[in-house]
Amino acid sequence: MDRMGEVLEKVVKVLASVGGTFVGIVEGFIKCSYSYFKGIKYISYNKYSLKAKEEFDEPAEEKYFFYKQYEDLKNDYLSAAAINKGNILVYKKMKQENHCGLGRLKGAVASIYVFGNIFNGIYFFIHFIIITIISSPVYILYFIIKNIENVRSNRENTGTICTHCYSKFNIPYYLCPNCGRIHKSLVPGPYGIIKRKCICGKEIPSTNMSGRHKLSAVCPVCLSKVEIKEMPSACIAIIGGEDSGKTSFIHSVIHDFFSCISKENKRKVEFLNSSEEESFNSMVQCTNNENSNLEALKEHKNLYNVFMNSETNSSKKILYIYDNKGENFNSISGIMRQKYYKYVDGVIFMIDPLCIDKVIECDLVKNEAENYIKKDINIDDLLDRFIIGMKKLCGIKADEIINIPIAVVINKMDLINYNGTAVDFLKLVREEKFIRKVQYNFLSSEFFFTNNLNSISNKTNAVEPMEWILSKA
Ligand SMILES: Nc1nc2c(ncn2[C@@H]2O[C@H](COP(=O)(O)OP(=O)(O)OP(=O)(O)O)[C@@H](O)[C@H]2O)c(=O)[nH]1
Ligand SMILES: [Mg+2]
Ligand SMILES: [Zn+2]
Ligand SMILES: [Zn+2]
Repeated sequence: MDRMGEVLEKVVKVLASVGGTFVGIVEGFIKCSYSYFKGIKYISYNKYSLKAKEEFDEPAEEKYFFYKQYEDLKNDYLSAAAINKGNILVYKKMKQENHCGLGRLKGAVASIYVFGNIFNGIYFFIHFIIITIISSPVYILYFIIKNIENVRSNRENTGTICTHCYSKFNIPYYLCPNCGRIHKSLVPGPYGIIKRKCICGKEIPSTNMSGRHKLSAVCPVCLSKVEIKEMPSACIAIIGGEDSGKTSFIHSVIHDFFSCISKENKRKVEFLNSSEEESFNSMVQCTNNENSNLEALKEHKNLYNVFMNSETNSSKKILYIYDNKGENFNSISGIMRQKYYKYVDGVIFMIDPLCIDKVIECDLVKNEAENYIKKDINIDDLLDRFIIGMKKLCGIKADEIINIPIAVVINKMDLINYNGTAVDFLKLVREEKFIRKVQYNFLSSEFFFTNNLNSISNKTNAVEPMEWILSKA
């Protein structure tokens, strides 16, 4: 009888265990079938994607379908897996506290493990397909707009130059016209492709095409206001010793651009605004007036800029001319302080012929020039210093060329008795080495004469070297 009882007990136990396992399997199946949807609860709270925060962190509302949807996908999957693990722990705890049998535990664990992974895999896949279908048009638009913007900016060589610290950059920091918040990277991206919404609620354009450049902007380096943004430009630096005529040259070029060239209708030029025009005109008047203090004017400005249309097409460019006091060329460190040499499109090297010993020795100087102060400047040494400084600044090896054109301008020819070309003149005064150095170290070179730059109204030939360099730059 006892044996019967024992057998019966065993059978009941086995049946209970099988039943428990079955119950566990069913329970596990049901639980893990919706853990992916429970996972959604844990991801929908944060409004920003980590990637956008890390890359941009802009004061703008982020669009869901750019980065955030895939971060949510990943987080949902991880949350669902964590919920399944939590359910297994619950069963283990129940077993410890004798609220469930071993069969139920084993059934539930196996079921959650197997079906949990299958369910999560399937839901993940469906979720992935849905968000990818929805976001594809966004990425296609992003790709098209970004490429159009890139091609345009490369073709037109657009850039932004800070007239305070002379830094050059593609896109400045733009300000929201409503709240003044700084958008450091106002480009197509997670905040919007063509426009974005600032956190103050104002919609602002995020491409050049949609009018970004009309917003106020500041320099990313010194935070000064920048007036002209993302425009094609030509940047020309004037090099030369003290009193070689750099500032006079710039005044003459700008003056001639406005008077003769624009009348011949080859190239249209414009001042940036009326106050720039007034200040230039008063400067020219002072230059023509013998009694005025030119020294004070020289301090006044180091960067000149005018709009110009090219001769061949009508697109507007901005011409930047960088002046610098001659004393800054006395040392390599003085040259390397002028960071804009890193991006200039060409340089003009001014020579005062009165500094060349042979000019004096060969009696080439006119009598009336005898009162002129002759600075003790060696043009060979100055050129060496400039080449070394420029190569160091731009990271160019000593035996490599500087990839921009150079126009060498021999100035003050109104004081010299000479009829011939500029190159022949340099050869006559034994400066062949100078010519060779110029030719070896720069992408292209040309030699010019200018004269009478001290009085703006005369024919000076100043436009010729400028036009040459603009055609090469
Ligand atoms: N005769 C004559 N004098 C000139 C000519 N060009 C410049 N000068 C005079 O040379 C002097 C120096 O001219 P600037 O234009 O101030 O020379 P700079 O190279 O700018 O001088 P720093 O800025 O001090 O390095 C001025 O007195 C000018 O009037 C020229 O073509 N002929
Ligand atoms: Mg000067
Ligand atoms: Zn705003
Ligand atoms: Zn700046």
